Amino acid sequence: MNVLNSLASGPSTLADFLSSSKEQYLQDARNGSGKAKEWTVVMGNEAGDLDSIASSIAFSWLRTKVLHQPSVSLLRMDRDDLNLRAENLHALALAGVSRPKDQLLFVTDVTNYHPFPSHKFALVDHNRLSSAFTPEGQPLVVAIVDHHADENLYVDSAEPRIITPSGSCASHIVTLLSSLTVEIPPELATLLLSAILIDTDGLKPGGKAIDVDRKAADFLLPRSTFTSSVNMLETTDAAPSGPVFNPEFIQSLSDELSTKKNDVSHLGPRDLLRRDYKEYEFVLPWHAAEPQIRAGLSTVPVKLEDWAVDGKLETEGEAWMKERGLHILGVLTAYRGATKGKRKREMAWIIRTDTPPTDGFDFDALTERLWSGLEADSVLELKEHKNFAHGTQGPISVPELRVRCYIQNPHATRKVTAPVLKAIMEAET
Ligand SMILES: [Mn+2]
Repeated sequence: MNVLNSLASGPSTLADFLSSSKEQYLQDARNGSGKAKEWTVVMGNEAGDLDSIASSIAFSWLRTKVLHQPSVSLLRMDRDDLNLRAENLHALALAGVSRPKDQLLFVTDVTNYHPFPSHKFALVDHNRLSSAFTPEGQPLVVAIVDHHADENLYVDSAEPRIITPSGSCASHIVTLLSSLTVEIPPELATLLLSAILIDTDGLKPGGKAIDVDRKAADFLLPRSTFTSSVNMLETTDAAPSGPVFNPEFIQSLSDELSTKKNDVSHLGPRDLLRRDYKEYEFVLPWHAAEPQIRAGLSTVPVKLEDWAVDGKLETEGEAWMKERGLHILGVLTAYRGATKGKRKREMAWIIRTDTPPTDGFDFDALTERLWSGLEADSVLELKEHKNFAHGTQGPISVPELRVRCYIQNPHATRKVTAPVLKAIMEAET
């Protein structure tokens, strides 16, 4: 059967599209006839938030149905890790994807294949292909849609290559979809809208949403599975409403999703550290022989006091660092303060000195650079953490670890912190 025809003219619900593209992709990867090379693998970033999932699903749909290029969305997480984010399961269910573990393609479904069966990649919600994807021959990045700092890669091969700020990467995908005369499945509109609302705090004025996000939400709502309920709200409303954009409905959907997102009470420290996690490699030009180190940044929606005290930051942090082979771990907490529910953020940094990247590695120099670089940054606005300045066990807790915690600018997310860390590590002098 011809992959292209069957996908292009196939069943129309989002769930059917996802399961059939997954099944056909795996079939082509299994039979090893090189057919998997015809596919474009569409990936979000490894943190696996709803933005990455919705963007990769939507972009794979667009390429397949509109551009007639067979494409499959690949989730860069273990199948069971989907449980770490209740808001993802909820949004997928709203979008009719009720058995996501069966219907979606996970990175663990394809790790058995060496080399990686495909070489064409489309990157959404990030713009550097992970070194984990090593196909036979050169990988080809054929498209990028992202809202992180541009690493200036694949300028000759990626088309489109859209890397520009927005609250949500999904909004850029919606801009592409809205420029085409194509009807999108209502479930896809629902999924994309959910991602935008999560990323922008329900499009809150003065928040992360910019114009492209608001326009995208306006486009999606009337095309989503919510149209009937929204219309109902409008007809029962005494005031005649102009645009389809319905603030009350947007607010309630957004509250529903963020309640799910923030309920992490069932997760222990290890799961908190890995549920929203990104990893980086840096070559250090300022150190003799230019060694390479590995760093991780975990975003945790709970303040340190509620999960990391009594040395748990140090023991659980160290365990995760050993599992991932990290020299540096940054734990970025985001939560609401007790008074007035104001947004707050903390940072806990751990340097682990027991496995140097090279013989005679200078951890003192690394430590000094990290502390002074972070503390000098004008956007992060770090202040000493009164309770845990040197970690949750004081200055001499675990000898192989160096720990510092700060209070930071409540608006600076990992999108800000990651480039700051990169600049500190990759400074020439
Ligand atoms: Mn994103």
